[in-house]
Amino acid sequence: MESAIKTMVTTFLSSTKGKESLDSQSFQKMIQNNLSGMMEDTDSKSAIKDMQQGLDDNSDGKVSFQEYLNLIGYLANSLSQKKCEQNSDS
Ligand SMILES: [Ca+2]
Repeated sequence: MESAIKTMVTTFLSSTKGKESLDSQSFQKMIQNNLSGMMEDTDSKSAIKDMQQGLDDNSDGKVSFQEYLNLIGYLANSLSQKKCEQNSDS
């Protein structure tokens, strides 16, 4: 658990390259390098762009740490729902 949280934070920090937020290019790279196993359409630039716009609460064209956490929350949520479905099937 602790290592997962550390990974989440260090992945964001290394992806922003010292900036406060992820711009389009670094967001795309971060998704493709880290989340292609968990997310669909990670090889589609337009799908990633749509995803970025969906996360961009303050519409500044960048993904802040808080907005990134929303993505993680969304992925964790869908993962837990998948697990629940698998458990109820068996
Ligand atoms: Ca934003």
